[in-house]
Amino acid sequence: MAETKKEVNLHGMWASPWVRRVTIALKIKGIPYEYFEEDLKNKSQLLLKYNPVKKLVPVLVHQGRPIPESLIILEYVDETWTNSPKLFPFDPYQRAKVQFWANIIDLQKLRDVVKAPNDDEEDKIIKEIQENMNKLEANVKDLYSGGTHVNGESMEILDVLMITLLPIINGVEEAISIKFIIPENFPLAFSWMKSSDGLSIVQESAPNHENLVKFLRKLRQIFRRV
Ligand SMILES: N[C@@H](CCC(=O)N[C@@H](CS)C(=O)NCC(=O)O)C(=O)O
Repeated sequence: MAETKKEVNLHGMWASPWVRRVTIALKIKGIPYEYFEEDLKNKSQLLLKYNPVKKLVPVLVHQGRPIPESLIILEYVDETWTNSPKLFPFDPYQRAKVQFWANIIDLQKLRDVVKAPNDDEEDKIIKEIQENMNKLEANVKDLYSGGTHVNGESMEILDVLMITLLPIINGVEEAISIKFIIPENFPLAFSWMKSSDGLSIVQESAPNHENLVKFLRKLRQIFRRV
């Protein structure tokens, strides 16, 4: 994989919701970038050079300088490209609140369900996900900026995070054949996750569901040795 002279490069992987957070944010901000698809079983020398500590995607490279970790990238992008729609609130208190919830909207446990070595572990992680969703559900009214989604430009950071949750929830549920996020149990959070479905920014960046399920099933087989 060759380094390019593009101002902004993104190292990603098609199925990754963490990467999708970044691609949606770059589109909202109107930032042109070059995309590098990584084979995570055989990571490129560039990825290892840019993210030697965690060796994960996404990594954004701006003018040759690497920035790892999706939430850090989102903040960096918002602070660097200021003449475009703002993703994080200006007000420090609102910003702190958003950052707190950004960490609660956690993708890690969704991946952990797929990798759970046995049913007991799987059940435990599913319960934790549901508890997290309950907390989110109880706070949606306070957090959702509400109904401003005329176009992608009006999306804010928590919208981006919520949007990227749904395809991965659907993919994981199908891959493990358990429906654990029942829309009726989380009606507000669920409609928030679906609120921007019609936007081209959202549609174009969505992973193909069948491919995602296949990918997650394979991952599960590796960890279950079935
Ligand atoms: N906390 C990281 C998580 C990123 C992450 O887990 N990336 C996965 C892609 S789905 C990865 O690179 N996995 C490769 C590996 O585990 O070796 C973020 O927010 O960017």
